[in-house]
Formats: sequence, structure tokens, C-alpha cells
Amino acid sequence: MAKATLYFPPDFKWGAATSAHQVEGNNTNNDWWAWEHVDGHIRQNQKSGLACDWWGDGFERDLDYAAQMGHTAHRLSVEWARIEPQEGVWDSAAIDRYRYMLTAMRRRGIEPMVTLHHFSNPLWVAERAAWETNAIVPWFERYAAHVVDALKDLCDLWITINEPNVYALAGYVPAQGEMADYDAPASSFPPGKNSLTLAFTVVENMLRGHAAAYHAIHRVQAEARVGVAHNMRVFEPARSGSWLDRFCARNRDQVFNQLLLTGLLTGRYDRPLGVPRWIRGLKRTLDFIGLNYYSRDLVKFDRGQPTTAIFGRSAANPHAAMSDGNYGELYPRGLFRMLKRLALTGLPIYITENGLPDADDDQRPGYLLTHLREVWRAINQNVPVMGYYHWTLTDNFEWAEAWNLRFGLVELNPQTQERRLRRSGELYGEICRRGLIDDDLVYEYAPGLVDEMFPG
Ligand code: IFM
Repeated sequence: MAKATLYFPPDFKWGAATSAHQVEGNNTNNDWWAWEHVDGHIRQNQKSGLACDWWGDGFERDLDYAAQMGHTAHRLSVEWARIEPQEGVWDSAAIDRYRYMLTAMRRRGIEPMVTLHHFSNPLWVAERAAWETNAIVPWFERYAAHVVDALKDLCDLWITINEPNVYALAGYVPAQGEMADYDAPASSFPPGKNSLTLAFTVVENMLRGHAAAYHAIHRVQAEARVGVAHNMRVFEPARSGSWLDRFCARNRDQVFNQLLLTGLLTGRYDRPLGVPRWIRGLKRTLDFIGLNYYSRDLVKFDRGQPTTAIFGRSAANPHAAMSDGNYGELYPRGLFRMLKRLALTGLPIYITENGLPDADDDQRPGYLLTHLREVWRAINQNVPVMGYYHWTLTDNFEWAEAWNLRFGLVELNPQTQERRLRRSGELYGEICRRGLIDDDLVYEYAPGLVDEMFPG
């Protein structure tokens, strides 16, 4: 067996990522809570309920696990519906609670990164069409300024919006293809509409909201570093010889991966199905870019519907290892490819999410090792990767899949709130504490991967 060590930079940030609705519990005043309570929206009609009880005891317990693993960073989100429960009404108790949470992190040597919008909207915002119109832009700007002003002594690393592309697609475009394997509603997120045009409008308004928030945050906190968490997937033709599959894969890449990036870098929103627009104040509104990377999709042309003729259908890769629930192919190389692509922006990069659903934890150790090896490779090619936030710390409410997909380094029984550190959590702890991966560690946690990890 080769003796070898992959060293990470000494100041590299190690942590996990979470979001408010998925962990806090009893988030009764947002659109996701309302959505969950309609039969048929969530698999088996499960509910977020108490989630991981982060509004209660669960928070400290999970944070203790993070500290035990040696995390030095944590990405969490704050819930707009708690902070501004009605338009213009600010809840100082909610802010106090978030101050308490950030202080508890700092006390444990964990640097927070705070996301302002992670999928859920206050009911009052949802009732006014949320991101479908640009009326939301000043509301979001005011909310961002309020939060940053209240938390600025505890945090200077901000994500305005999580995954605008996923928010728009999941809420406005029904899933299609072999991967859409269960009886989902029209689309799997609220508001459950079916309109590609609206999806593009939503992304446009999110870009406007981001730009307004970016400038507002810098006005309140000069030293702030502000970014977006962008979900990027590798799209490849299912049949490499088919130019139609290649055409569809390119279109998907353009719309899912590139559209938002181009907008953020140049200020130009190349709106498909519409006229390109310059968005005022948007150009270069990134101090860093957050990458959420999970998987690769194979794409097959299908003339059945206009959308599948342009964007194809997702096809399963018969040769690939899949994670639980057909969530996606395990494709570590895709992380390297996306990091190299983002390096072209010249921006510092944080991997703001990366993980897999794996209830019995038989794939997660290998997933961590192979994906972190790709991070290490990218860093060695001078890609400025500043940190890695694994999705996620503790099993949490996985949106339309609810409790059926388990992404946690810590296993949770949501009924009893009992927790247990998974073996992958032990492994990740070794990596975080030592800042390296060596052959002994691979041999101990995933012996079958030694040659792949350390070839030659
Ligand atoms: O749980 C989600 C998260 O909220 C956003 N990114 C993907 C994760 C796993 O599906």
C-alpha cells in the first residue's frame, strides 16, 4: 500500500451546513409549513414538526457534535418568517435567539456563515406572489439590512440566497424523466406551479433581490463578505454519439449552471424565452462564490414535449453507484470540474454544500474521501477553495422527501430526538481535526478505496 498524505491548507475551514426550516422545528409562519400540511405534497405526508429541535435543546446537542468533530465553521440560515413575521414587524426575540446561536458557535471556535434566504418565505410574502414579481426586492433588501445590522458583531460571512435555480425549478417546473420516480405534485416545492416562464422570472427577481441585498449589507457592514450558494450539476449526454442529447445537455448546463453565474458576474440576465436584460447594480456583486455540488445528470433528448425537446429528460446511469432514493449518481470528479470552472471567475470559493442521502452510512465514508480528494486536487492546481461545509450535520427535514432521505453525519430519530454520531462523522472528525487524509485513514474507513485514492 502506498504511503501518502493529502494535506489541506492550515486555514482551510471545515464544517457542515444546515438551513432554518430543515432543523429549527415549528416554523409555522412560512410557506413551507403551509405546503407540508396539504395532503400529497410531501412523501408519505410527513411533516417537519420539531425537525432537529434547533429552536429548543437540539441546537446545543448538534453543535457539541460539530465541536467534537473539530469543525471550525458552520453554515446556517435564519428564517425570514420568524424575524419579520408580518410586513414591517420585527421580532427581537427571534434575533436574540440567533444571537445566542452564533455566540454559542463562536464559543466553540466555529465561525458562522449565515444564509438569509434558504427556500422558505414568510406567509405574508408568499401571499403576495413571493419572487414572481419584483415587489419583493425592497422587502428582501430591508430584511437583509435588518439581519446584518443585528448580527454584524457575530458574523461577517453572508449568503444572500440559497440555490435560486433549484428554488425556481422545484417550485415552477415539474420533474421529468426516469429520475422523477414518485407521484410528486405539479412541482415539488411551493407554490407548486407549472410555468417555465415564471421560473425564469423568479430567477430574475432573485438576482435583483441579491443585488439589492449585497449593497445593503455592505452599507451596514463594510467588511462583510457576501456570496450566493449556487447549486451546480454536471450534465452529460446519455448517448455520447447523439447530437440531440448533446444539444439538450448543453442547454441544461446553460440554464441550470451558467445563467445565474453570468448574471452575477456581468449584470446581464440572458433570459431564455424572453429578452436579455441588464440588471442595475448586479454586476460583480460577489465577494466569493458558494458551490453546492451533489451529482451528475445524464440527459436524453425526447421530442414528447417542448421542454424535453430542448432540455431533455434525466436518464439513470446504469453503470454508476447511486445514493439512497435515486437522489443521484456518485460522481466525485464533477466536484473538481466545477471547482475548475468556478476558478475562472477569479473569486474565492467555498463549498457550501456537498453530501448524500445514506441512511445506513455505507457510502458516506467513501463519498467524503473521494470528494475531498477532488477538493485537494483543485487546491493543488491553485483553485482558491477556502472551506468545505458538508451537507449536513444531523439528519433533517429533506423538503418533499421529508425524513426519507438521511444526509447527516449525525443520525437522528426525529420522534425521540435521539442522536448518534455515524461512522462517517468519526471519519470526518479525523479529517477536520488533522487537516489531512492519509492512507491509514482510508485503510481504516474505506479499505476498498486505497488504490483509487492513492494511485501508483
Ligand atoms: O437539503 C437540501 C438543501 O436544502 C439545499 N441543497 C440540497 C440539499 C439536499 O437535497
